[in-house]
Amino acid sequence: MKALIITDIQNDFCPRGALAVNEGDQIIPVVNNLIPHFNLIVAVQDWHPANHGSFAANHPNQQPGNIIDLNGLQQVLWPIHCVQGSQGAEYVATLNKDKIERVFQKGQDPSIDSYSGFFDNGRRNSTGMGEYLKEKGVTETYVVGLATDYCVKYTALDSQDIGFSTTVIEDACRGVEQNPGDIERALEEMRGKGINVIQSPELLNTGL
Ligand code: VGL
Ligand code: ZN
Repeated sequence: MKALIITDIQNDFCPRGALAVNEGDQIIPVVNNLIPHFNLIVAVQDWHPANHGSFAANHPNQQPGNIIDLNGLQQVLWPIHCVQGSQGAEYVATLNKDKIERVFQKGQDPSIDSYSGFFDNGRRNSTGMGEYLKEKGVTETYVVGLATDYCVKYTALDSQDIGFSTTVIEDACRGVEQNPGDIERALEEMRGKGINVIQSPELLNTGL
């Protein structure tokens, strides 16, 4: 049983958003096109309180892009983004949401960031997505969305780690690329863990 995991296709990660991912909006038709090929679709939503520790603005003398120690974990500081209830946190209007069975929110705890849709960055708490997918009989996951080098990467690594045969659909993802090469390094790291990286036309041609 296959599931599609759609990560963080939210206004703030798209052009003109607070943490805009280059070409982030270009994946939307690609994702919409994949949706009819899956029986189970879940989505992940970055969902921060305004006082979140990953926001540079919540630390004196810090700028987005700086790296700090946040309660014992290395933390990249970000612009204020995906604040609970804000327009920026909403899913992009053109994403087809009709078949999304469940949304798993992450990043609510101000003391720790959460890139993966399964666990926070310290693996202290689960969102319940892994348990849900296992309950539904899922054995294979396909990960799409934003951002390749953060949410997609950590979601795919956790998915593979907890026993799902995991595929990332590369053209249905875009990355932050804070440093040149981040996206390619993320893909390499995922491949190194046994995750498949494929393109959607290839997947649709071979049949799902
Ligand atoms: C993400 C940066 C900040 C992500 C979330 O989920 O990709 N990236 N917050
Ligand atoms: Zn975030």
